[in-house]
Amino acid sequence: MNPDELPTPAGDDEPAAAEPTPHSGEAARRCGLIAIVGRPNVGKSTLLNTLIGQKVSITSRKAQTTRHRITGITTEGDTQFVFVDTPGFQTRHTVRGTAALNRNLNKTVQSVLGDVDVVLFLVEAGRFGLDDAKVLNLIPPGKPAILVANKLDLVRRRTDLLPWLQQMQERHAFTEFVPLTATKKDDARRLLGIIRPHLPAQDWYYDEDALTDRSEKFLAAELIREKLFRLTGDELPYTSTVQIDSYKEEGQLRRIAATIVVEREAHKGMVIGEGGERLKRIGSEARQELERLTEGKVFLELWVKVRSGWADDEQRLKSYGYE
Ligand SMILES: Nc1nc2c(ncn2[C@@H]2O[C@H](COP(=O)(O)OP(=O)(O)OP(=O)(O)O)[C@@H](O)[C@H]2O)c(=O)[nH]1
Ligand SMILES: [Mg+2]
Repeated sequence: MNPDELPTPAGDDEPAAAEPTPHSGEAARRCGLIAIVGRPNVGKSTLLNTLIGQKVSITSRKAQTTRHRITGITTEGDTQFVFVDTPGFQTRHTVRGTAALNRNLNKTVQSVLGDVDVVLFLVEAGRFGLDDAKVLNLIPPGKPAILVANKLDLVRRRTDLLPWLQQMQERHAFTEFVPLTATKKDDARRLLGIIRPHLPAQDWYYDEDALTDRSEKFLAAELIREKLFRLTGDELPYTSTVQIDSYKEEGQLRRIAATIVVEREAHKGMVIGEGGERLKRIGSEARQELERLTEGKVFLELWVKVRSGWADDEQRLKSYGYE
């Protein structure tokens, strides 16, 4: 089997394990909004994907992969969980020419926190730095907050976490503490059980089988950006974006034309690669994943353009879909 075709950790298509609602009286239903917040790269999007059992939010080793608020929905028994993934809160403004983008990402985090019923505050198990503290300070007083200590698989001895946990409890009155590994389904399932009692009794916001409020076109742009981030590694600054130029559905076939927008001429070379190899690979990996997502055939045409200054230009940000 081609390694490219291996399912992503959260993406395997197991039949849904949700039991049928035994009593479908709507009064018994629960539904609520849950924010996933934390510093860049702690695993927020990875956790969201495992929680809902499908990739709706892209992930990569690069900090600041997520740039939008992304809703992921899962309905289990009588409860509908509506998760909101957020961009990692940016505290360093040292990268020149990205002030507007950073302001925009941070505004997204802050506005989400006001609206939700519960907050999942993610940190890496055993660590707490200034970046984490800045996010913690944004959580409104009195809002139920669950401390999720992620990347437990990287911790050698769990007992080492005890003094750290004590310190964390002194920092904030967390309602619960959940150490886990974001890629593990069982861990995600356990977390759902812990969140459930915190959600209000009310009717569901979405259909039972809803997974996200984002369109297929949006997911397509995101998946291309994910492959771009993953395949270029650290040499390409995170200020590159993807724009969908056209998106046509013809039965089971999608014809997509997209442009990767970079800041400088030199970045263009990094994206295209020697003899166009890298761009080809970005396109082919994105296409394969889109085909899985849409369960159909995809023709993907990819272009690269230089547009300097976009990440510091409020007007441009809007035109690229940043709210
Ligand atoms: N070992 C390990 N790696 C993890 C775990 N969760 C996430 N990762 C990795 O951490 C990196 C960042 O994950 P993301 O889910 O993109 O992190 P994020 O918090 O959404 O990042 P931003 O969107 O940039 O703020 C990726 O390389 C993930 O594979 C975990 O539980 N264990
Ligand atoms: Mg993310």
